[in-house]
Amino acid sequence: MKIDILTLFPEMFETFCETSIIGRAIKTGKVIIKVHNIRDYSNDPHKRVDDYGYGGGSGMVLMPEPVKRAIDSVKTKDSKVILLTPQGQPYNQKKALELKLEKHLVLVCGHYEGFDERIRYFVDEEISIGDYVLTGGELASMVITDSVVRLIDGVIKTESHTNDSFSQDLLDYPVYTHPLIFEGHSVPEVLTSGNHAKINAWRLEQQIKRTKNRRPDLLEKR
Ligand code: 6GU
Repeated sequence: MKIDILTLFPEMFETFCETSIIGRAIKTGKVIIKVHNIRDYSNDPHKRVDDYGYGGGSGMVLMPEPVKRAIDSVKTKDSKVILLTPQGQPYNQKKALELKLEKHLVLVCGHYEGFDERIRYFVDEEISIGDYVLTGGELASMVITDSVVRLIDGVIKTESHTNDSFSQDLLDYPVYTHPLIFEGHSVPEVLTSGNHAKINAWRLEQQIKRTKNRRPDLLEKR
């Protein structure tokens, strides 16, 4: 898979692309991630990318030309172009699993004070990562990239995501490591029993109990 990210703040992606699982996925060729500065697509002599909004009041607005040119420079017939905006469709694990099937994602990061409405004509869909407002789409594009890349074959062990929270509309079961007793709290006995049928039954029971307590809305969906 290839992911092109269009942003005014490419430096925000440096550590993200070098670290941990995403860093390794890039190094091992499981994904190609390229970050492009929308400013490089400005035809203005001062490389301006925003201007005052018509009608006043809305602050600086990202202009459509540099964004359209940036999209055109990376887009192919296989591309899915996604605009990150709090006005988009809510993001979830189901959407991550859908995006994982794409060959090429183009993630367009919105701008804190708004973008020209006509940018919307040049994207395939709009996504929001939740009901709160961020200063720009950069963190949202990292959230989407991270959640999609970890699903690509060979990036992490498959059993780590077949059991993911949400993948069956259930939260994860609790996990434990050494020591056996920590500050008076013991590892549940079943986990040290060696009986895998019993362990699996206990885990499912924990998932249901936990989901009931913390996210009853997920159980209703099920
Ligand atoms: Cl995608 N962008 C911004 N600016 N804020 C958000 C968001 C996106 N999703 C939730 N809040």
